[in-house]
Amino acid sequence: MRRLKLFLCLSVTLAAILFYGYQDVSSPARAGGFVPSAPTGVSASNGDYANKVGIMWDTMRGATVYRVFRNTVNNAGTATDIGTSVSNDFYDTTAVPATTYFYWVRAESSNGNSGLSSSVQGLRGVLGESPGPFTPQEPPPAPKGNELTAAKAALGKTLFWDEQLSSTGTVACGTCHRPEKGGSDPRTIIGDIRSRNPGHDNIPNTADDVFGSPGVPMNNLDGTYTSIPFYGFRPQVTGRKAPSYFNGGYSLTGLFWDGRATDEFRDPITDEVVLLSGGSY
Ligand SMILES: [Ca+2]
Repeated sequence: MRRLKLFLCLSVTLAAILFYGYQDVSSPARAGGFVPSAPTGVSASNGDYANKVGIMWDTMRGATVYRVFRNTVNNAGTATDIGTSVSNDFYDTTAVPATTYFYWVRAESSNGNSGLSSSVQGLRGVLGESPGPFTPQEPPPAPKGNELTAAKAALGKTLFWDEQLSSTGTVACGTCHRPEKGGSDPRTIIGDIRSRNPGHDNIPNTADDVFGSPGVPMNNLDGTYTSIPFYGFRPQVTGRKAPSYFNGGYSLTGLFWDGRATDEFRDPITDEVVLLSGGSY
């Protein structure tokens, strides 16, 4: 189950740097079908790349592919279709260096297409004039056998916030991994009883105590809770703080602080090997 949660969390992490929008070009909707909304949260890189412009947006429910349009002026009516992406990002490698462009994104599906997002400005930088000491990362690679699709990205984003994935139905991936706090857990506070784990001696308030992420109260298969020493009915605290999920998508193997998420991914129900490699990202 932990592997499944990690897998789902990281699906979101891959998809997770999120972004806005509005309309213009659209196709007629098929009667009765769900048509995705115009992409929101659209942003574009501003000179960060010397060889391209990166455009990113929110994952939109129902989208199977996204189409990106570009223009040198802020006029969607004369914008050019420059390509598609199944993930919520696109890299415009045909942009001319030191030139500012306007970009729009459209979500498409078999039921019809959304209108265009609102426009954003993007700039391709000039080689040797990158603003920072490090070149921005390319998107994380998708595991062989589990290629990224728009539907998977939308599912991953949804499951990241689904508390039904926990044994008590009260904790989601995002409960500990808070995007507004850099993907880590702001509830872990040194000295706070709500984040105190008694450590190896199992005695609270001694030198080996650890301050980690709260989990769930001791609970039973029938849904009832059990009072236990120190915690009572309060959430038990793990012996570690939830780390940031940023960069997690780039780890080839050995995720989790003890590296227990290995390269191989097994079906949590059948134990069948689903992915031979890349299973931890
Ligand atoms: Ca202790």
